[in-house]
Amino acid sequence: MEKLIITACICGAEVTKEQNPNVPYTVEEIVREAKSAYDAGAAIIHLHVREDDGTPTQSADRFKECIDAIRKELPDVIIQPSTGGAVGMSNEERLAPIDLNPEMATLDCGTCNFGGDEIFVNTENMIVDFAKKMNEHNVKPEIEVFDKGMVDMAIRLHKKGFIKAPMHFDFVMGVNGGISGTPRDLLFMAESIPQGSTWTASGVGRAEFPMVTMAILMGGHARVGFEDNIYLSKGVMAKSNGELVEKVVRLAKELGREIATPDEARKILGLK
Ligand code: KMH
Ligand code: ZN
Repeated sequence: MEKLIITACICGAEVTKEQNPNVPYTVEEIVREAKSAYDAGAAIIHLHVREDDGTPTQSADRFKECIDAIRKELPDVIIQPSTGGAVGMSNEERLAPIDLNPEMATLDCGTCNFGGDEIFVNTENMIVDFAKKMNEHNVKPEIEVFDKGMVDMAIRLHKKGFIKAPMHFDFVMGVNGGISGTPRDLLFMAESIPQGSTWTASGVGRAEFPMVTMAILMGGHARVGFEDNIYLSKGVMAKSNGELVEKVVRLAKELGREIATPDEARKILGLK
């Protein structure tokens, strides 16, 4: 089996220090969390950024500041900015980090409920516009899918030429409004993507480690981090993103899967 690519979603846009004081807001905190995840074995940092007070932002300047600071410490890590941002942001805001020409970025492939009255909007035309801009900047999309219909949308847009193969999917399982984080549903998602695609599993909250374990066994890749889950185990708050990554590494070792370095991840994902 291919080596396991671990992505650390270190910050997110919704989780707060009130929920876990180790959630990073400042540039220094973001670097600290990126480093803890990398040192533990993460090859990719899925990056959201915040103002110092925790407000989510998609400002290109703030992204640049954080990316430059991470790069200084971790020259080879893959940095994957979010174009999902936070619920309610404009398309222009969300696309701002693409102007920095990152190696990868997320491409959210459908609209879904996001808990309470929140709706995470990604219409077909928006997805096409986002994909076009990523193509212009040579950015490999990580196709974020929160439900099976979003896989079908990505395949449709691939057939129309907007998303290039080989496609890389991130199955985000267990969002309140998306597909649930169960083994049956993960199997369904993994069996629904075209041959030659790669995929990562992310589970929200208590679904995190069950989904990651399934991915390790099935030949997928793994995403963990404060964006998805703040607990190391039931009732035990994670002290860092690194602790969550260390747990994935332990599971992978027990199950016989080696961990990919950033350069090995680049080869697996077809990055330049
Ligand atoms: N914060 C969510 C509304 C992504 O990064 O592309 C969207 C999100 C997905 O986190
Ligand atoms: Zn995200």
